[in-house]
This record gives sequence, structure tokens and C-alpha cells, in this order.
Amino acid sequence: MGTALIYDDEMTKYKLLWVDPACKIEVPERLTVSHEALVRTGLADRCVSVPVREATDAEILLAHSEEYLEAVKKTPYMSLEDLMEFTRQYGDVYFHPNIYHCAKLAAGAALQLVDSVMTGKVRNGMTLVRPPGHHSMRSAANGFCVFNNVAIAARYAKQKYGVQRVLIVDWDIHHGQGVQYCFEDDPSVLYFSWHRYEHQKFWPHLRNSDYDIVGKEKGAGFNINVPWNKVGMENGDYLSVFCHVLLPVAYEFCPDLVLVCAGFDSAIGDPEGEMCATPDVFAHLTHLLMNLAGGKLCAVLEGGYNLTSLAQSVCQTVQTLLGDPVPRPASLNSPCISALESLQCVRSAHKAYWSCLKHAADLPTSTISTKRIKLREGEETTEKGGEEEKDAEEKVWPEPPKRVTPPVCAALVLPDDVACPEGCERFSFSEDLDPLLASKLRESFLRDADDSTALITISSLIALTEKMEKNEICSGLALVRDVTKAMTSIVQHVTTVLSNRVLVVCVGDGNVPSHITEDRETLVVQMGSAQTDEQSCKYYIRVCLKKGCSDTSGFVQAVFGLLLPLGYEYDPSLVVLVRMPDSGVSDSLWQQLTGLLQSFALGHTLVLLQEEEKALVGLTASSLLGNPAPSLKQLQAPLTEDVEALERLRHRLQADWKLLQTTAPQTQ
Ligand code: X5A
Ligand code: ZN
Repeated sequence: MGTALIYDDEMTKYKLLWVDPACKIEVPERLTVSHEALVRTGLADRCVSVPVREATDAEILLAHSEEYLEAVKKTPYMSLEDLMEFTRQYGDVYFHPNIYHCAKLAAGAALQLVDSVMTGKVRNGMTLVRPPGHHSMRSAANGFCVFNNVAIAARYAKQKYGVQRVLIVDWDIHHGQGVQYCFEDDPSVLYFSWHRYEHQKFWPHLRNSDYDIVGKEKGAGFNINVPWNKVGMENGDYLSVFCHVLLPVAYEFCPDLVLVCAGFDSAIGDPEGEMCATPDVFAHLTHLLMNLAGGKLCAVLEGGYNLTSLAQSVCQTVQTLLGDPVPRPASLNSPCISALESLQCVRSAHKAYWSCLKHAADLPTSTISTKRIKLREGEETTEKGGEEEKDAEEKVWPEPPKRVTPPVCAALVLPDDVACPEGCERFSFSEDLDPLLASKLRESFLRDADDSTALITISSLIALTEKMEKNEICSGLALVRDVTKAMTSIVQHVTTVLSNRVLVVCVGDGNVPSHITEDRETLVVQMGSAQTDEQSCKYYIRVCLKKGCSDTSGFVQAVFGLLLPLGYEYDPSLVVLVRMPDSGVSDSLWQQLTGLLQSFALGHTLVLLQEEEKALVGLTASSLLGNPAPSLKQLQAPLTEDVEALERLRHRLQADWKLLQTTAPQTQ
């Protein structure tokens, strides 16, 4: 199951023929540099190359009026003056004798991508197109866009493949108002867009782009706008919105297909966006979407005008679609106040529509979105702006580091009678164990079970983590006699000998020894049902669900609201995922969790399973190999008391963990 790449240099063959400052950034080189970067890095070669085709009239009419199509059809025959005249009726767009041809190819490329994914020819894919699409409306070109490639693709997928729910994620820095208008009363298409807004001061200056525009009639709740009211948003701001808005809602929606309006003007250096998110953030955005819809994801290029950051961002996206481990996101700051305001507004605007947001904070009675936030005197500010203003294009940032895939993707420590699934490697520690280490291990952990099998297992696990540290192995899985003991020895070894930070995720009840929970080199998050007096502290966080881990909605709520933001902020170098006996977690939820945790630590995850759970080896290994998890089906509302407890927990931890915030600090 591969990744499709769809590109044709015919789409570089139109350009602006007159002077128009608003349009001069939309150049053919946008496609050539992106494609050349994919070729140069060897990524293009690893993709399945699929040819473009022209969209038919009938297909274009899925999102446009006949009058408009007929008008555009005439443009190839127009003189320069006629083209300029024709262009004038629309906003921030230009026509060229060849643009109609390219626009048909751009829409057709999106349809080819949908076909490739829906027929199972590939798992996912990306298409590099010009002109972009998300601004064009039923009867109007707009913002460099002629036909709405993604809107057409969504309707086509519904019509041709009977797809019931489509999620459109628009991470371009402009509001795709054309997509919004197309689906605003349609509950089968969930449209999410974040965009530079600055309280309507930024193009296209629409009141309709604000957070309170949620969709109409049956489609109410299925349009999500996240306005950015300041420039300079960073990785932390983007990831926070994913964790606290998009992902919980997307999982509740449960799409059959994910389409991405993949614009990269939201990356650093872009003259339009003026944001500060680095190209590697797109690896994370992509990865976080790859377990929805059984992995069916189609990314269609929209904007992106800094050729350097565009090419880097495209590569990050495609490399992630191919399944390579995602980088550790450089410099994750806490979300800024303006981002928190937007987050709070969006969550509040949607609380009536999504059960995952039902308990989101209300907005203060005076609408905060227009009010300037005044900080208390002397307070550390996380507000953007204020520093020397640099031209966006002069910004410099380090090139994202090369992403190297370890030679072994998943190494398994298994008893001899358990078969090793395909694509994985059986791992056993053959060399003689360092006697010093052996005695230390025996002494500290195996005192009461002086058992040579256990000792061999533990030494194998230690050797395995050392190979992960050297990036010779990506992830590991072990069936062990006692998960708690194994976890204890491993964590102790990794934090003391390798002095690395470990994120331990315990699924299910069971005692976690205090020398792990009291160590700040370790962050433990435990999900279970146990109601004990023991309170969570900064490095030992316990999520209690009334019905335990069998409550999928409550669990998912905790994963996005708590676990993922904590993981991003903590930035571990190893994740240890421990499945306690009788956790009650469903297979698909377990696989989702395993997949999502690979956002951290370059995908270095060690999974510990109890010996009896042989049956889980295959599906766990499959998730470690990067196969998409089965979808969770549409989620029910989590239990009110669980959600309330979770919110209280999140509140309490916000002082220590800034990515858990979902509201702006109280103003005076
Ligand atoms: C696709 C896209 C931007 C138009 C900006 C016009 N369009 N000022 O990024
Ligand atoms: Zn854009």
C-alpha cells in the first residue's frame, strides 16, 4: 500500500501577464521547486506516480454553475485586454490563455488521487497542482483559484464511491471560503479551516471567516473556523488547535475519507501568512490525520509562496505519507494568548454540536475576541508581536534535519513458540550479558524471581532500547511475564544509564512503582478506572474513567485533551507503552493509541504486553509498522462525570503543562 504522487509540468505553463502586486507571488516555480525537491530527496521515486487528467464538465459542475464554467471556457481565446477585463470582476486572481486547461488538470488530478485511494491502489497521496482551488466559489474565481479542486473531489467521492462522511482539513493560511460556502448546509462534509484573520483586517476580510460561523441548518456544527488574530503563530499554536479542536471532533465525526487543502503559506517565511511554524510541523499535522478513515488521506496543494519553505513543507508532508518516522518538533512553545483566545472561542462556539466539546468553557459575556488582552504588570508575556518586525521572507530557519528510517522498523522480543509477524524482526540478546549489569538487574528487580528467562528478556529489552537510541531500530514490542517489572527495569535503565526522558503510557489499572513516578526523567500517564486517593502530580498523571479503558469516547477524550499535548510538551526520547492485564481497551482503540504515540521520540516506542496477550502481537506490530488503525466508528458522548473529572485534572495541570491550556488567562 503506497503513496500516490500526482504532478504534471503542464500546470506550470501559465503565469501573470500584467502587473498586479496582489498576484505576483503566484508563480510557476511554486510547482517546479516543490517537485524538484521531491525528486532530489528521492521521495518522488518512492511514490506511485499517477497521471493527471482533465476534469470533465460534469465533474466541474459538482461545485460550479454552468454560467461560470461557460465563461471560463472562453478564456483560452481571449486577447490580453479581454483577459484583463474578465479578471477584473473577481478578487485577487488572474487569467491566462492556458489557465482553463490547467484548472481542468488541477481538478482532474484531485479526482485521480481520490480514485487511487478509494480503489485501494494506494493508501494515501498528494497532488501538486496549479491553480489552487479553495477560494473559488460556485460562480466566481478568487484568490488565484479557478475551480474548487477539493470541493469537487469531496462531491465526487460521495457520488462515485458512496463515501458517507468526508473531512476536509484546510491548513492553508487563508480561509477557504469557497469550500465553506459549498458545504455550509451539508452535514456529510466537515470543513475545518484555520486562517490569518486579524479581526477581519486580513484578506479576504469576511465576517464569514470568524469562529462563530459554524454552518447552517442540517450542517450546523460541520464548519469549523479558527481565526488567527495575530501573525507569528508557531508550532505550539498549531498543534494545540489540532489536539483541542480538530482531532477530538474529527474522531467523533469518523470520516470515511480525509481531504487536505494542503497550503503551505501557513509555514515560516511565507509573505502572505507571516506565521512562524516550521516545515516539520506538517509532518505532525499529516501524521495526526493518518489514522482517520483507515488511512485514506488525499492532500491537494493550495497556497505556499516562499519557495524554500514551500518545498521543505511539501517534502515533510510526502515523507510522512510514505510512513517515515516523524521528526521531534523543534522548539515547541506554549500557545500564545491570542491563540488561546481563538481556541476558547472555537471550542465554545461548537460545544452545542460536539459531545467532545460539551464541557468546554463558556466565553465571558463581553466578547473577548475584539478586546485587547492586558497583562498583569511584570507578567511574562507569551503574546506575539512587539519584537523587531522582520520581513517574513527574510526570516531564517534551519533546514529540517534529514529523516532517517532505521534499518529495522519493529523488533519483537517473543517467546520461541510465538511467531514473528511479517515485516518485523525477532530480537534476542545473544551476547553475554555484562556481568555488572546482570547482577544489578538481578538485585534490583528480580530478587524474588531469580529466573533466567526473565533476566534474558530484560537484557534483550535493554539491548533493544540501546539500539533504538542509536536509531538502528525504530520500535519494539515484547511479551513479558510481568509488564510492571519489565517497565520498571527498562525505565530505570533508560533514564539512568542513557539519561533520556521517557514517556510511560500505562493502559489499565495496576501499581506503578514509586521510584518511577517520582522521577522527573519520566512522565507517567496512566489510564484506568481506579479511583484512589492518590492525586496526580506533575510527572505521574492518572486518568480515571468510570468504566475504565473500555469506554472508548472517554479514552479518546483523554488522549487528545491530555496525552498528546503532554507528549508534545515533554518531548520524550522514548515512549514505553504498557498494557496492564485486563485493561479492557478495544483492539481498534489500542491500535489508534499505538499509532498516535509515534508522533513522539522519532517513533521510538517500546510496547510491553503481558505474556498471555499473544493474540495482540499481530495487530500491535501492524500499528508499529505504520499501518493505519481501523477507525473507531462514530463515538458516543463520554460520561459527564468523566469529562468533568478530566477537565478538572487538565485545569490543575495547566500551571505545569502549558499545552493543556484551552482558555486565555483571565483579564483584569
Ligand atoms: C490559494 C491561496 C491566496 C490568495 C491571496 C490573495 N490564495 N491576496 O493561497
Ligand atoms: Zn493560502
